[in-house]
Amino acid sequence: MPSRDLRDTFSIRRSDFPDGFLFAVATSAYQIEGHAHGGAGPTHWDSFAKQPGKVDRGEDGALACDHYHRWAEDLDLIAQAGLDAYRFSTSWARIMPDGKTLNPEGLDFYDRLVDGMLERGIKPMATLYHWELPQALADKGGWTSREIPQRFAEFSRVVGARLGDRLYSTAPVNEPWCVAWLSHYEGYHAPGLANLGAAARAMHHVALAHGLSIEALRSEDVPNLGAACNMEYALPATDRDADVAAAEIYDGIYNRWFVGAMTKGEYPEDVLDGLSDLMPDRWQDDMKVISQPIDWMGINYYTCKRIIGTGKAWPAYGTVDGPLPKTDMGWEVCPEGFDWLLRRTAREYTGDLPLFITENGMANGDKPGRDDLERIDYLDRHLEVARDLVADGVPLRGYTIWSLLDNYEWTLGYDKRFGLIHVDFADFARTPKASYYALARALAE
Ligand code: IFM
Repeated sequence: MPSRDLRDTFSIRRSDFPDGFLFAVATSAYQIEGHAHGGAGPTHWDSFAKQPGKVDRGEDGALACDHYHRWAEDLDLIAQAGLDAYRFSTSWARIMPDGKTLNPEGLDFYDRLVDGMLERGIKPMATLYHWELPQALADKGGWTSREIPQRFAEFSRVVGARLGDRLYSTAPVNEPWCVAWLSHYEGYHAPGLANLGAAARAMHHVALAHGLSIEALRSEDVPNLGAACNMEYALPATDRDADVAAAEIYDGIYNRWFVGAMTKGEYPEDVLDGLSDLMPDRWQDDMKVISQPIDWMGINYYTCKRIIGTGKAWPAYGTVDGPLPKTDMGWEVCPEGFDWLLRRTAREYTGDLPLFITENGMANGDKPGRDDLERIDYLDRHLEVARDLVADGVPLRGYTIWSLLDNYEWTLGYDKRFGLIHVDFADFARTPKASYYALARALAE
């Protein structure tokens, strides 16, 4: 597994970055809070987890890391690591259990959380939607329905009105590609559809939700609005024409669709070739609201993929194993892709707009008593790239680690450990790992 000697320290330190560069850590609501508490409503992940074979061991987010009760301890750990900011998410189903009726207890929870961050000198970076769609809205067709972006704008307005005066930054939707494509075409996430028509509608409605939410947040004077798009470096598995073409399509769907819509008001032509007949009526009329100005662009990056052409119906791509060392997710460790995607995004889409890495990290087979040196190495190698990008003038302003805590990894349940902090899911005890201490030292130096 190791690609170079593993060590218990970072080579990178805070002083390698300009003053003001933000070091942050991320989590999301459903993955850590414990949705059984505080009057949260049922979500489409709860029902997905109940379907046989969809989620490992049928696990769901009912208890998760019990952050709902342990948030103060978790914020203390963030502050003690010397991190500048915490990227958290608000659960739509906690704040509006049926997608539209306010649960005051839910909004109060985030109010306390944001105040708790400010008391500890931590900048609150909010994401409004990290995948726990209220079941009542899933029953109306979820992201395949145009009603959902409109409801999401209303939810955004309510959250913005209550928390917006204290948030450092806000992004509407985490990883639009996952919400739309992974969940409606690849069938891997809730609602688990494998239907190109549903995927086309979701690809547009999620983009529209971003735009309508930005509009609603601006109307509430919420400052510093952005997005968190995930990207994967798409490499043709061979130089065969079919593989090269398939890698282009994969790149278009994954990396160019949402960022192109948000920054230029355009979907990529090569992807539209496959989707245009399936798109919602008059989708073109929405491109203006989708592309209204934002203040920063966030990129979540984990890995590269080796793409082959399958010769089957559009999009006709498949993936094959690659040669690089892999994380516990089976994902290749590929900092080169991080470098390439950030430079391409800045060059072709975002220009001078500030960029943030809104997620980067690895799952590792961590056990108490065994140092997670692989994680230190992974983060260090990506931070080296970040340092070089900044030195080369790419307007990268911050870097966020996924994740603070071991947590619920969706279809893979609680088995995949991404945290700087180990969580014992029997008693919720938190134990910082070697990577947590190494990071604290690097940030203090
Ligand atoms: O756990 C997820 C997170 O919810 C979104 N980004 C990727 C992470 C690791 O798979």
